[in-house]
Amino acid sequence: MPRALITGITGQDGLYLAELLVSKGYEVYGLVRGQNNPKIELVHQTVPEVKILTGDLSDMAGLTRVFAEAQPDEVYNLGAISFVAYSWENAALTSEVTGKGVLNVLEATRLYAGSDLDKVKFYQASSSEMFGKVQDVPQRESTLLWPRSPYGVAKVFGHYMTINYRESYGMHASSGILFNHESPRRGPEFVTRKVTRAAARIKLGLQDELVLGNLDAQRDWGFAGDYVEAMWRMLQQPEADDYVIATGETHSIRDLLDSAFAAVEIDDWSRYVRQDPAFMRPAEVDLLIGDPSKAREKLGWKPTVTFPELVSMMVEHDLKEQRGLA
Ligand code: NDP
Ligand code: GDR
Repeated sequence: MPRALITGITGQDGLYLAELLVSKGYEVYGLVRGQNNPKIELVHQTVPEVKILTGDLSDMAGLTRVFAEAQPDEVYNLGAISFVAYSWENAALTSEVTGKGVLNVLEATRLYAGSDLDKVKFYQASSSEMFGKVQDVPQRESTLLWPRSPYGVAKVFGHYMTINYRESYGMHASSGILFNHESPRRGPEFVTRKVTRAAARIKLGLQDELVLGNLDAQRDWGFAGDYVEAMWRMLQQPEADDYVIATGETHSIRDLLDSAFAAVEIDDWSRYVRQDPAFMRPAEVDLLIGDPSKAREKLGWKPTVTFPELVSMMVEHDLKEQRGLA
């Protein structure tokens, strides 16, 4: 039975990846921080087969103990402070967890493998936020990185550390440059879920206003369930590498509002939406659109859920949840 260790198991991607790996016959270990993290219950309910180990990305000694216990064949480093807006207010902490945390997990992996580096494969959750200021359209693996937030800068550090461990030690360390991916499990602080939840609540008469920031930003949004499949495929390759994972389509926040409000049969969202500078970012990433052709050719990966299907899936879930049925 192959063994996998997932950091960030309580997050959106951690849950989908755990489900995927369990369905493939893996023994899955999940790293959870905090002495009484309420999301442990969520993991137990969603994927009861997962074995929980406690630890923090910033605690190297704890990670070493976790590796000794999990004895993983594959390590998926998904843990991070992942909310871009928060990273300006907490830049040092974000650097520590989202940046240096990657080095800690890489080093724990290397120490665990000892002289037999082939015994473990490593996946790093890199991000399209690393592209930041628009250089290339669409963005691909060779596009210059120009991050625009402390989160993006920390991800660049983790990305290059992953490449460095591959080149320095010959470690099977791959980096997935994933563009935005969403689902009914997305945190409510991210714009897709904020919008689909508000559309559902406005439809049900539970809310009368939605306050947002920049409506002109464009994102390449896919479905998280598809994207965890790409992570697994990367670790099944004979050679480690870096891959852009994206749909190749982009949509603005206005398009998102059109789709979400259409899904609850409200024609004119502008009656409900107000913009507030509090939700504007000090530096914005204006346009993300990825070129996933390398992943298509080498991993045989392609997205299966379109943008309208994704938004409908999320709105339907939020309608049920708001009615107390989910
Ligand atoms: P989430 O924010 O949903 O999950 C983040 C996870 O990291 C949570 O399980 C959280 O635990 C954990 N975590 C945070 N701080 C620490 C810490 N100090 N020690 C250990 N664990 C910690 O993110 P997603 O699932 O959406 O994303 C997964 C990864 O992929 C992240 O690294 C993210 O940056 C990256 N990414 C995400 C994209 C997306 O569109 N979703 C796109 C590209 C990259 P807790 O529950 O305790 O807070
Ligand atoms: P992002 O996702 O920053 O791309 O990072 P988010 O959904 O937070 O923002 C997307 C775009 O929407 C604009 N926006 C708002 N965003 C939020 N959260 N709240 C608002 O009210 C709002 N109004 C407008 C933002 O300015 C931005 O342009 C996500 C995270 O999952 C990262 O961890 C991941 O690396 C990247 O995607 C790829």
